[in-house]
Amino acid sequence: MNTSSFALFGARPAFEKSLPIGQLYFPSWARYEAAFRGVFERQYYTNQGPLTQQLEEKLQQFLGVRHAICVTNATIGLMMVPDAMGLTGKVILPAYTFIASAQSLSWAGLEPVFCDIDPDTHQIALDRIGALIGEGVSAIMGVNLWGGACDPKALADLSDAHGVQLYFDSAHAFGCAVDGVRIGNFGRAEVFSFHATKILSATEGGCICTNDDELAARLRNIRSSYGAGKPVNVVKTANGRMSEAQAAIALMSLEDFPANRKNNEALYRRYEAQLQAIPGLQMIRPTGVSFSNYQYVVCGVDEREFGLPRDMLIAILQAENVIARRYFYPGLHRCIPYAQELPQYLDRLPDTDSVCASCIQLPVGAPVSAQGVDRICDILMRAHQASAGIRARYAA
Ligand code: T4K
Repeated sequence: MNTSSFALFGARPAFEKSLPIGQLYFPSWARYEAAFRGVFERQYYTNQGPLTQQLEEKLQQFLGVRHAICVTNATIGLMMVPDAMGLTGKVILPAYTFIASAQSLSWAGLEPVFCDIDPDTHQIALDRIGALIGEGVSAIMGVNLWGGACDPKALADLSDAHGVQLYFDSAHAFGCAVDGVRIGNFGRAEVFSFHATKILSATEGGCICTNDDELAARLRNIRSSYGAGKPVNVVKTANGRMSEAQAAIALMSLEDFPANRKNNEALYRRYEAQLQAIPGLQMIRPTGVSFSNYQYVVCGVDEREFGLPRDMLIAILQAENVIARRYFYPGLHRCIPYAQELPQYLDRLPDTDSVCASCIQLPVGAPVSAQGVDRICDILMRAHQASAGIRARYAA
């Protein structure tokens, strides 16, 4: 097959404007203006203002959780939780996640213990955790990836059996449910991200959820004295406050969640129907949930069957202005500082390494139309069909 139809080799890109990874759902300018008019009229811009309070109440109702504690972003939420839970020593987490999951432990003075993942679901490998629970481990941090879940009930059984605490990085899982129970209700605490690339967006933002009143009181005090409610003794305090501007956007985004989630699902199904016809591309379905936000479209690329290595496929797509990415790369055990400080994990996480080397994330969310999905799938099919020629031209 001819390779000259690809932008990488000089053809016009399939898309004029870049199609990024990321949800990027934003309200209309009119709604945005109305919400911001209120903020400016009140002249109250941050420090647990009325919109932040309203957002916390609405999140509690939506998630069915006792406490939703809004914060500036998920990273700071993850940094606050270990102190509030009184964690010490080491915390087990998967090596296949965003760097913030591990960095939050470093900020809290804790050592990460990296666990391998299940290559089919990309979630933490439950059967490898037991062997890692040893001297000094005080908790497991589950990470709910890709709009799926890492089996929070099995993790609860495991942590109970070993007498360690459990909490979750649920940055990817807003609105998802496990057996009808919304994520946000598992473990001692769960942290959501409201970054612009997430389905619930405050541009930057996040929230910590817990059903534990004491823990919530500590978290509210750590966040800052504003919105602390009952003052309790905490060793460290931070500034994790969400501004009124962030809360205004998040409130609109929460209102739009059902429609945005429905749009994601339609795009996901359209990808699914077409990708199954392309050899060597394996969609990672959001497993372990009864309800997904379909926030990500993630595929494994089998180089032998597809005909091209993952990174060559990314180069093809990016030249077409489809900003496909290799998430996450490399695994946390290969990132600074962990590769140097904890070299014992370098040869112990084969499934993480193989997923990092073969996984690709495709655009979904507001920037993508149904026709856009069709064109992306067409590029993928053509890339497979022309793989021998592409490899030869790429090498030349
Ligand atoms: N835990 C997990 C498992 C996470 O995935 C994350 C964050 C966290 C914890 C921490 O949550 P936060 O502290 O961020 O609330 C992005 C996001 O910044 C980050 O929120 C996200 N996960 C991570 C997986 O991805 P980058 O550096 O890869 O994003 P960036 O800027 O390259 O954006 C992705 C694409 O979207 C690009 O093609 C550009 C496009 N984009 C992005 C933004 C922000 C736009 O077109 N417009 C925009 O406004 O980290």
